[in-house]
Amino acid sequence: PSAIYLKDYRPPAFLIQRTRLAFDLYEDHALVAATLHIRRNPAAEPGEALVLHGQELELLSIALDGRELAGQEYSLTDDTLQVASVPDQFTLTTRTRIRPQDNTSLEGLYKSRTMFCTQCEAEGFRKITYYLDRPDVMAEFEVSVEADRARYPVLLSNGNLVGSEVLDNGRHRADWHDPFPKPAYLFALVAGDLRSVEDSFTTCGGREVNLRIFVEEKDLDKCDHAMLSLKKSMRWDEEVYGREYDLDIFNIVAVDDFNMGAMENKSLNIFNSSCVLCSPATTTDKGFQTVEAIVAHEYFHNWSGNRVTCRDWFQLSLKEGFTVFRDAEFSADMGSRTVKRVEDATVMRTAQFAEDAGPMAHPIRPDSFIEISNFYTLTVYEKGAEVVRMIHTLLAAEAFRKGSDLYFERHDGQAVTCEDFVVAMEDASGVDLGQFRRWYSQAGTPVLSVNGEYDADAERYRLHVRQSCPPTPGQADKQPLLIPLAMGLLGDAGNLPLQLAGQAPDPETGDNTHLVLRVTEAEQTFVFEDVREPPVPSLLRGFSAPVRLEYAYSRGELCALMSRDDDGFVRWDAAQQLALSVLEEVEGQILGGDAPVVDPLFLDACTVLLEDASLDPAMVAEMLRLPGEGYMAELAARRGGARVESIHLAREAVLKALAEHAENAWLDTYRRNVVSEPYAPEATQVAARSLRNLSLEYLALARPEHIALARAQFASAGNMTDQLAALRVISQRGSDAQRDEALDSFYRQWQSETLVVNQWLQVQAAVPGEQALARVRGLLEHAAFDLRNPNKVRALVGGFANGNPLQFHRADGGGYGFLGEIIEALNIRNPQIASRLLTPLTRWRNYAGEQGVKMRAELERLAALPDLSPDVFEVLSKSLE
Ligand code: BAL
Ligand code: ZN
Repeated sequence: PSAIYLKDYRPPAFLIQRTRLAFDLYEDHALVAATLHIRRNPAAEPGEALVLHGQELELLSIALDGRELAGQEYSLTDDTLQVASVPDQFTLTTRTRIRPQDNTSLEGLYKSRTMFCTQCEAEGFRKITYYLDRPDVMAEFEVSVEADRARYPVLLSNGNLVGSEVLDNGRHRADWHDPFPKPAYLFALVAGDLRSVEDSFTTCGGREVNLRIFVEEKDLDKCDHAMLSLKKSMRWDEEVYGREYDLDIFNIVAVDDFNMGAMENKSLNIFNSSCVLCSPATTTDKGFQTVEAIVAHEYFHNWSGNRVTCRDWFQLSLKEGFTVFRDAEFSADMGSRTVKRVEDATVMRTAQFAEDAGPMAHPIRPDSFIEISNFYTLTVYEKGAEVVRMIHTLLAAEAFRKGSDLYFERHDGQAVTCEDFVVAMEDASGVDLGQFRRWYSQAGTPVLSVNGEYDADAERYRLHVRQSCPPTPGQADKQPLLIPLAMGLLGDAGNLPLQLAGQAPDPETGDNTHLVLRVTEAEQTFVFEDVREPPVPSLLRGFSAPVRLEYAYSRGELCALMSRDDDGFVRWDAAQQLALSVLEEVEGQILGGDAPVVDPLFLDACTVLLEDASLDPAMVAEMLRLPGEGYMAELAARRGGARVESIHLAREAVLKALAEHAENAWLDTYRRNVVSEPYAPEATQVAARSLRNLSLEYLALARPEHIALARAQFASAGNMTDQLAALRVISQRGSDAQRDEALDSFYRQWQSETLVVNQWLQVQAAVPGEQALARVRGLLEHAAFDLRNPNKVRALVGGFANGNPLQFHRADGGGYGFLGEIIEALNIRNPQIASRLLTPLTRWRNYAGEQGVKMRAELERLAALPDLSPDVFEVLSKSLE
């Protein structure tokens, strides 16, 4: 496999105006008749041959303007169909046979349990028929689907249902027409025995939209939350972005076997069932929030993605970064803004920064790739969203909205680039984003090293800021970025007024204790006047930029920020930094052979937080959740190499110390935060359950007797949040007998609920102890596991590799070998999932000693296998460079 480059982009030689598809679905194959109205693209080089994409297709016939082509008039490769000589405008008709039943890659048209469904983004459409499968070729689609009427009573595609017919051979047909031209990646088809819940939404312009969620009959009671989320999203997009829905129907279908979370096909969103089905008994609070966010995300794509789409896949962040930003703001408006920000910053710092520091590092707009599926990454999505957020910060809300209005108006119906988005923002606001553009082309996590200098006599405070960015593959030297640094200064009695030297106070903002500094140079100093006391700087408020912040805070300063700063994010971050400094100290003691001693300042500060009933319990829970072992390993790697065992021991020691030190406060918190109202996934209840269940985790560590609380909660819980939290505590901290009993009982209770059983698999994958790997191997044979189902693979195999660090990194290398075996088994069957599973092994350079060596050896073993899929090949080769 070879790489393709952004710099090689050329407009398509041909355009497709109309696409007519007729599907005949059978139990062992499907027939696809395609009629494509094609014309030469006047914007392209003249004289090019017609080359259509196609993979795993059996061509039955091909005709040009109604004339059957002879064998020498076209040629086929594994990936293409070339027609040597074509006029400037013509109709091409092909008939192909495909085998959805044998399609295990879950790209193109495939069978999930009893239904047919599709996933075409990014390049799955070429597994359905010969086509110009690239996002800058947009056509109006007419689709007819024919299938057995009893097995597949529901036949769906994009747009409006324009006809249907019962045929005399037990089959039936439905005809669909989508009036909006779209790229092939937004095509969808579903055929199945499905039921639906139905609702309606009246748009701001008075359009009555029929909303339906299609599921298997057993799941009909799990659609309400998704439907409510959809209606909230539709209203929010009207109110916040002025975006109205544009068709009379909007359908969602739940599918069990799905590589992604969901897909925004025009008017026919297809969802991984784990991202749409919800009920209090089977879904956690987190699950409810995820469903709301993903329903919103896919809906928002109707404008940011479908009406305005990407020119090429290098521009993926154009639609994904913007849409993630939109869904994050929606979630913030629906729940707690600060908690949402903390959650997103945690994902960035723990997982996206790791991607930036690893062998697959790439800018949010990559320059090249071998397999685009490998670039549906945290960088393109989450960092992409942070880049859009920085534009929002730099322009402020009003100008940003003008920019988005201009972008949608200017580019409606077009396939465009990230540059077009930035230009619209500049044109609407007058703000120069010249230097800012480097965020699109430069990979890696920038570091802001800050120190402060207070001159008491002059009442002046200087903030020295240095920015740098470590090299990433293919990018040794980095240019300074424009970084919005939101900040304040904390004094003894609260946040101080800010007066930047040489700058008049801003009369627009009533708040003079908060500023967004524009950091543009490699080194820069900001001078504040009239600072009456030595301040503690409160930096990167609201996580105003996706950067690593370095400031040598004392523990006392961190305690001050943690307890008194105005900014919720900074308070949380100070708690995390304090915890990290304590964790690192304790790890040092352990490595030096000393007994761990946890700084009482930390323990007292945490206890004060816990005892302060005036605080938002959700934030207290976030602040008292210690940084994870994976994040600690990433940070240790930057200091020369992570040691999995000492990291684990240090974290356990600090957790235990905090558990014991504040035992009464934990017990009190556990008792105080009981929710007595009927379950609802709303902020107050979610916050109470979050803190209560964190208390349970600490209590189980403080004293084994407290496992009784977890067992009682497990037995009596009326919702999945509480039951699963109790199960986790028992399986992590209980005796073997207690754990086995709880896991057995949980399985008996929920064996008919696939999504709950997946949680059960994941909990077991994380059970500590030498037996972990054997247990996970045993579960591969369990009736509840199926290697063909991505959710199950993620739960069990991903759950082990990412959620059980000590056993994944076991000294004999067995964890790596196990992961390698699964990757090998999935390499051809489902390359996307195989490639994703490689991620933990790609971090081999982070691990000191034998572990790193053994991880690399496993990668080398895999790299030597014959028939690597492009997806797996790309990750392996980049990891071993
Ligand atoms: N476009 C792929 C799934 C998503 O990001 O919505
Ligand atoms: Zn998306």
